[in-house]
Amino acid sequence: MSIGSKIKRIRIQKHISQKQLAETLGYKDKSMICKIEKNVTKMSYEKMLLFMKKYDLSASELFQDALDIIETHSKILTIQDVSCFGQCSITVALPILSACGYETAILPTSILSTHTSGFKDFVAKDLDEQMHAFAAHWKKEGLKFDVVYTGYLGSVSLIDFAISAVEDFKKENALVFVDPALGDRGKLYPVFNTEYAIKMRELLAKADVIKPNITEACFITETPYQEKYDEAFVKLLIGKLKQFTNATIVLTDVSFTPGTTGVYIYENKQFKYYKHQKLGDGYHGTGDIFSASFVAAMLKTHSIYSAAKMAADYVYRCIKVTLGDNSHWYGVKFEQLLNDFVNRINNKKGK
Ligand code: PXL
Repeated sequence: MSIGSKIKRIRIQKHISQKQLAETLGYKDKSMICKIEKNVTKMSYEKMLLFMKKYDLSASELFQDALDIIETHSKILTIQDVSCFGQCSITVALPILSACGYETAILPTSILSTHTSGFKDFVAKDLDEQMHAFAAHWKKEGLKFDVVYTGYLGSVSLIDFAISAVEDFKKENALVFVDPALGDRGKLYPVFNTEYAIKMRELLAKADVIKPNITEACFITETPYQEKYDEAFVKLLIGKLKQFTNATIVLTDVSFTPGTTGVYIYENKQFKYYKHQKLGDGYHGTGDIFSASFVAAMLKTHSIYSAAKMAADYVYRCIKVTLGDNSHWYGVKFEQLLNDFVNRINNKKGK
């Protein structure tokens, strides 16, 4: 992960002295970098990791019990479509990231009257040409971002655009997050074909973290989709994805038993699974809500597992408040729980 060298101001618990801090961080004397003023010091993430290792703390324990990040200003660029109605892509990413305190810029690759899953006769305008002109302007302005996060793009040519935008607009240590957003429940979204899924491999190669669901992992790796599968199948998919990317893999919608689902993570050669109750039969836009809330939580907790857990729990609660309202079939009522999600990530409280 490459957000490592960013310096953050952090609050130190009173019982940690400057001397202890300097020793933990490997300084021979009380270095200036360990100067504590009003319980606040400055430290890079790399040093925080050292600190966690020394005291054998997980990131969430560290942030909850010992340190509290007090400056989290990050600039995020998200590249995905604008579905004008339907609670997905930019219309969920922007409010979630802004509410969590992140300055968020957008490159809207296409604009649609609604999303494409369930609405008939939707109207779509591809903004490929405009995006190249916007990017040319941004390059002149020298704009750069701490995070570049891509979602639903719309065409093979727009994947090429996203690849060049990642290169052009990421800061040196930026986090690149790719949600391939091309299908669900065993099917590609209406406008996509296998060429799009295969092209997506090139964008995955640029990422630090990728978030396919099982359907997307199957199409990208040209593996026949299975309704029922076991852990060996999930590991096979991860193995195949690894041929195209060195990114950490956050695989969503991984369900081994009928009443449960979860997130399967491959990070640093290790597998982790976060399982929770499965509600409903699949809701539109939940993958996009997961991605935006995962990115937001990731920047606060610096832990893939706790960010995945927080994002999955948020999606679960959004589905819970939407279940039973048949008129709301096109998305979930994420707005009602957004404030609660922000409080949870700020307090680093899991479920
Ligand atoms: O939620 C993914 C998504 C995003 N954007 C558009 C979509 C979909 C899923 O159907 O159609 C336009």
